[in-house]
Amino acid sequence: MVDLSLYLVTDSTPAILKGRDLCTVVDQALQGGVTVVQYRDKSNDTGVMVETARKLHQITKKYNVPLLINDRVDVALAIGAEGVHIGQDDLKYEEARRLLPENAIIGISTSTVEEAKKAIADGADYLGIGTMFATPTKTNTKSVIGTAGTQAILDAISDSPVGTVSIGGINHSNVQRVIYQSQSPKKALDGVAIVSAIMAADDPTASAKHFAELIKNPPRFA
Ligand code: TZP
Ligand code: MG
Repeated sequence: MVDLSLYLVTDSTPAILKGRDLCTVVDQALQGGVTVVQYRDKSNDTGVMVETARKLHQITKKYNVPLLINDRVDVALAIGAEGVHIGQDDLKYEEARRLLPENAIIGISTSTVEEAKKAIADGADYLGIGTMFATPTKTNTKSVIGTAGTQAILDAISDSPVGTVSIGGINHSNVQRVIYQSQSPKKALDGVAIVSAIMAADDPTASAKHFAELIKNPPRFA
């Protein structure tokens, strides 16, 4: 199974990249210990997406880290990415599964117990759970569920071995609290998904390294 512990979601907008090259920033983040990369590009320019995804794949392969494509099963297929991440309004799980190779990784965004249970019944490899905290990176989020909402989902799906990552507003100051307070007696998060705290950092390597250390060391507060 994929190591979901430090899950980087890319963002190509000027506010995040600040003139830097996307592939360079992702390479720097990988040097710091990112364990999985999701290429997320809401421009929806298929040509640009295929070209960029192909470049990103060359980089992630160097680190033996899976590359997942947000929303676009066609782009994942075109470049042979390891999988996709789909939301509630994207292609349905069974359609994505039918199109992709048998061993492809499919993650699904969930924000309620019902969505999480459905995604597991469908066969998702992992769940993106959120939005944890409100974030300027994605303002059209359906719901902010916090650690309490995340814990309720983990509790309801604790019988399943499905992977879980939290997303939304996670930074160095809150990551240990997110992991600690979200856990239920039988199931904890497998990782955290981060956009701006790594992608927009002046030093993405240092930021990722810092996250990796915080995740490794058990939180020391209740
Ligand atoms: N889905 C829910 S919140 C979010 C996505 C893609 C963005 C998270 O970005 P950040 O910068 O880590 O808060
Ligand atoms: Mg989507």
